[in-house]
Amino acid sequence: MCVVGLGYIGLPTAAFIASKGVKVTGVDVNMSYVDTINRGEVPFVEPGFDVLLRQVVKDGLLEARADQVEADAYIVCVPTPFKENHAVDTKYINSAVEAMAPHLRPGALVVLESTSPPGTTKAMAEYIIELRPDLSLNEDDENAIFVAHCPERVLPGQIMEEMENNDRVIGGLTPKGTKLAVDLYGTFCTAELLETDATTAEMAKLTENSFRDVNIAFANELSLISDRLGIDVWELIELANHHPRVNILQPGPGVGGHCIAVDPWFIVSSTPEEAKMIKLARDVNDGKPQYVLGKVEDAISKIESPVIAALGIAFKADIDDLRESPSLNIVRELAESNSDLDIRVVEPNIGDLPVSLADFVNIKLQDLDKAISEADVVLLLVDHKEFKKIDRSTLAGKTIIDTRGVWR
Ligand code: SAJ
Repeated sequence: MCVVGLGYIGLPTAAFIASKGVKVTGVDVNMSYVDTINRGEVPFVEPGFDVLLRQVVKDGLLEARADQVEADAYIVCVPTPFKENHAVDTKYINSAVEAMAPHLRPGALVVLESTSPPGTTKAMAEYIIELRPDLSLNEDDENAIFVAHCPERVLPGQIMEEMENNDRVIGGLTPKGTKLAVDLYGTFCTAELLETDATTAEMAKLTENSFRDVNIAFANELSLISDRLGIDVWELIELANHHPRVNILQPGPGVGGHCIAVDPWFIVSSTPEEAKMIKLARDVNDGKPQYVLGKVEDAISKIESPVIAALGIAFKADIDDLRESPSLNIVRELAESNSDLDIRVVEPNIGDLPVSLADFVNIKLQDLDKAISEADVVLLLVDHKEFKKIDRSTLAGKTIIDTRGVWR
């Protein structure tokens, strides 16, 4: 079988299937990923995953390559970014289909895992048929292929646990498509495989992430209210969460990653009239980095030649993923609007500054102790484990802006 797209989701999916003895080809357009994987190395940070990957590559069960192959089943795990108007951009799905189409044979299964707006799986199937009119989507035809959606649901940072143990929603375009996909996921997933149709499967994923986004927006709004009232939002939430039916999430500097900050827009762009609260939650969460910037501007305006330590630029704790990271955007905007501000970035999970920060002469990547000791203002943006452990006495006399409630 073949997994198309070897990123944070595709590569672990390929490795888990391979670990069950199935020969898997992983395809990715990024040659440096392909080479790294074929050396048995993980091209990103994911706790515990390196052991599994090394083993399946060593056993010859997983091979990465740049060009497409013929297979019985394909799982497509490519990015689905949005365009300016927040509608989905299916260019990566389309190019995956274009590469795959010449290799498809009757009976093949194609599963789309990429998070997608309702109707995308059907549109992908129709594009396959446009390129391969000799195949059919009618499952009774001899030349039928089978297409399904099975949204990925693992939490980056906990993939080893969740890949095997999370229930999966699986929706085929036809009943046989659902069944074939259930058989495929059953090889490595020990949890429930929940059968539905493709559109409901697409919406299930978007709904899960919108649920989380709306709830984080509630926490972020509480943080603004608490600041205004002069109370500690983390204490407030902790107290409220003692109620047996209340479970409020945590405020932060904004919502990042390629999922929660993106997926709700697919619902909004598909049904703008109805999706009012989902849109408002997006706006609340997207507004939080500006609020944090306001606090920082206020702090540095009171100090002559200020030095600031910005702790964390990943989008959340203990990973190296910088996609849609509010922390990264906060640091970039600070550097842009304060050319004389001396910014020390601490990010234990990366070796070099990303391209978007590398050109600023006023930003440097530093180790934690040095950055804190030289800083006037310490801005905690990500609750990485290294930051939780620091000796609080090193913060004495400095202005602290803790966006995650780590040092309260
Ligand atoms: N965040 C908060 N407060 C919280 C929880 C999260 O500010 O209480 C922020 C994080 O710092 C981060 C963002 O939200 O910036 C998203 O982080 P996350 O841990 O909530 O989620 P992701 O994006 O890593 O993964 C989510 C998961 N979805 C749900 O929990 C419903 C994961 O299961 C999905 O597979 C993933 O999206 C995805 O790929 O869609």
